[in-house]
Amino acid sequence: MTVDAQILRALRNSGSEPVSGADLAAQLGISRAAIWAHIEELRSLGYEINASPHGGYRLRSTPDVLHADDLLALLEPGLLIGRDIRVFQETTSTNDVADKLGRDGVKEGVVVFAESQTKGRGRLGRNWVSSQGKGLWFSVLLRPSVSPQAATQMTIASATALARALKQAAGINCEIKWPNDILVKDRKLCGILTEMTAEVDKINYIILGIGVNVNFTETDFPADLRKIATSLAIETGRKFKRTEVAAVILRELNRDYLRLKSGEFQAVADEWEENCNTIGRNVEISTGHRVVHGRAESLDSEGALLVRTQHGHLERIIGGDVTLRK
Ligand code: BT5
Repeated sequence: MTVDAQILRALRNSGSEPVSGADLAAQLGISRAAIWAHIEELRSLGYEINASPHGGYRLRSTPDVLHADDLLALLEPGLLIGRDIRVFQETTSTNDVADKLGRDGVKEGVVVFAESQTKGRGRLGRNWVSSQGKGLWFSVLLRPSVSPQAATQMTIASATALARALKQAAGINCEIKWPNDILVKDRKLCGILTEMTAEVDKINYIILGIGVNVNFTETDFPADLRKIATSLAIETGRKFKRTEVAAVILRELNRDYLRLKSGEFQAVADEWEENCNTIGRNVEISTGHRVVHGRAESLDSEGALLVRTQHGHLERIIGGDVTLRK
């Protein structure tokens, strides 16, 4: 862990109690002058840190910037997802950056965030609005040993983790719409874009791209999204520190990924079903080349949606846009 991350962790852990420069220096094995230099650097990023000659350092407030060291400071050591965190001011799409890391052979668990994306994307080449500082736009590189057919499990696990995390971080009850939408009162709060590189029977890597609208006000959204999108701020009437929300999300993603890895997809799927608005509903699903009408019955063991059609057949759907019918 970097020196900045260790300083921030010590300051956060001590709350309103000051931490002495001498203690920090001893803990980190560097000089008090070096600690001071790091404190100055953190201040320049917007961290308000009080210093008194005898009392030590105290963290008064944190800025709403994404700072990899602060995220690491907030996460327990030893997590797989979030073991390596990289923050960019601007990218095309964080999925592109994660894809490059995947091709370069980087180990799973690395997370790439951007303050803004110039080419944020949804499924089928759709646009994803990723305004500067308004949300969490990030991608996680994973190398699960499952078949390419089971990749939808990753989207299911991410949605489950996101719903749980947003309940914890903001007290919001979300609904999951199969396969990749997190909604509040029918408006989209988060989207998930799962992309993978695979051979016939083996996944090389998966990239989970996640967008969470955090501090958008209604007018921050482009006009065409105002009626269909929402944010944590709109739903709760307050602003959030994105780093703190991100830490909760990464912790919960890590938990569900480990559940998948140890063969507990059914437990994840059960929790998913409790939060989902699709199962048991009449749906129309556009899969790109056809439209299926029927009743969504359940998920299968690979995360696909089983739909009972009007003609009584059970159809297995692995991707598409769902419209809920009355
Ligand atoms: C998604 O696609 O919902 C997947 C979104 C994934 C975004 C993340 S951000 C980090 C990573 N890097 C990327 O480039 N992408 C991922 P889809 O189901 O196809 O929904 C796209 C549709 O959602 C658009 O056509 C708009 O109608 C709507 N939309 C666009 N931006 C939105 C936003 N910020 N909030 C809510 N809805 C949005």
